[in-house]
Amino acid sequence: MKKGLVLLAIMLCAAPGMAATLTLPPVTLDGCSLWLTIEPEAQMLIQTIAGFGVEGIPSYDEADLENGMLGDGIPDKYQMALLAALLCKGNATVQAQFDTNVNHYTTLVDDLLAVFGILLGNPVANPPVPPAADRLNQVATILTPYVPALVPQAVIDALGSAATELSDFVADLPPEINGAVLPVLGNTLRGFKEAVAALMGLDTEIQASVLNLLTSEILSDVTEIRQQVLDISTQMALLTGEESPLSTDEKAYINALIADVNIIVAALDRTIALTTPGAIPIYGVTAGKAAHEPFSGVGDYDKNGVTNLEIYNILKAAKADVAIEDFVDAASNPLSPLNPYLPVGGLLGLAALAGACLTGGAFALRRK
Ligand SMILES: [Ca+2]
Ligand SMILES: [Ca+2]
Repeated sequence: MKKGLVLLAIMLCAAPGMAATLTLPPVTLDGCSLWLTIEPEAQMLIQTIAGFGVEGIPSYDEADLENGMLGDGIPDKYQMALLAALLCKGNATVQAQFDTNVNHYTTLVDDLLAVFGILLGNPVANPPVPPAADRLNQVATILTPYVPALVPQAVIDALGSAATELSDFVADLPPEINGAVLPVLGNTLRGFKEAVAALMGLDTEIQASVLNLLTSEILSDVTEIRQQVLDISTQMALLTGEESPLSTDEKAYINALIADVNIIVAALDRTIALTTPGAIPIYGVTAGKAAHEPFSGVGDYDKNGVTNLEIYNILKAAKADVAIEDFVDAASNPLSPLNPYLPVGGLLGLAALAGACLTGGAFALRRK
C-alpha cells in the first residue's frame, strides 16, 4: 500500500467513529473503591433478579447481557470494571454521564415504588391505603345511586372492568411483592444504583437488554392499563365539580384516587421517556450511536486497533479464568506488558492499522 493510500485509509477510518467517542487514558483497578461498591452490588442484583423467578438469568461471572442476553462475548463484569477504573482515575465527561444514569435509576425506583404502592395498596401507612382495584370498586359504589341521571352505566362498567384488570395484574406478580414489603424492596433496589447505572450505559446493546427487561417484564401490562385509568379519571373529575350532588367526603375520596392516577401516569411517562434514544448516556460516547463504543466488545477503549473483545479472547486463550485486573490493564493501556500488540509504528504498522480500521469500518457499515 502506498503512503498516500495509508493516510487516506486512516482518515477514512478516523472520521466517523472518533468524532463521537472520547479518547480515554490507561487505567487500573488498584485502589479503586468504586469497584468495591459495584462488584458486590452486581452480584446481589443478579441473585435478586433470579430470586424473583425471571428465567434465563446467568450467574454473575457469566452474565453477558448484550443483544437480548446473547452477549457480546465479554462477560459484563470486565466491562463494568473498566468503567469503574476510569471513574476512579477521574474523567469529568464520563463521570457526568454516570451521575445522570444514577439519577435516572433512582427516579425509576422512586416511581416504581409509588406506582406499586398505589396498585398494591399500602397497608403500613396510617391510615392504610387500600389497593387501587378496591378503590375503583368503592368509587363505583359511590356513583351507582346516580345512574342514569348523572352517571352513565358505561362509567360504572368501565370502573368494574378496570378494577378486574388491576386485580389480575396484581395476582400475577410474584407473591414476594406486596404492599407491606415495598419499603424494604425500595431500599434493596436503591442499593443497586451504582451497578445498574454502570450496566445501563456500557453500550447500546446492553442498554436495550436492560430496558427490555424493564419494559417487557414490568411496564407493558401497566402501560395498557394507563389510558383506561386515565379516561376513568377524566370522567371522575367531571363528577366532582361544584354542581355535583356528591357529599364532600365522597368527592374527597374520588379526588384522592384521581391524584394517585395522575402520579401513575406521570411515572409511566417518565419511564417511557427513558426509552427514547439518547436519554440514557452511553459512556465515552458524546453523540449518537458510535460504531465502536469504548466499553463494548467491538469497541477499542485505547484505540490501538485491537478491540476489547480481541483483548479478552487473547487473555482467555492464555488463561481460562481471566483476572479482571489484567483485562482492565490490557484493554486500556497499549503499553501494558499484558497487551499483546505493541504500539503501531512505521509504514508497515500504519498499513496494518489502516487495514484493520477499514475492515472494522466495513463491518460496522454492514451491521447497520
Ligand atoms: Ca458483555
Ligand atoms: Ca484496544
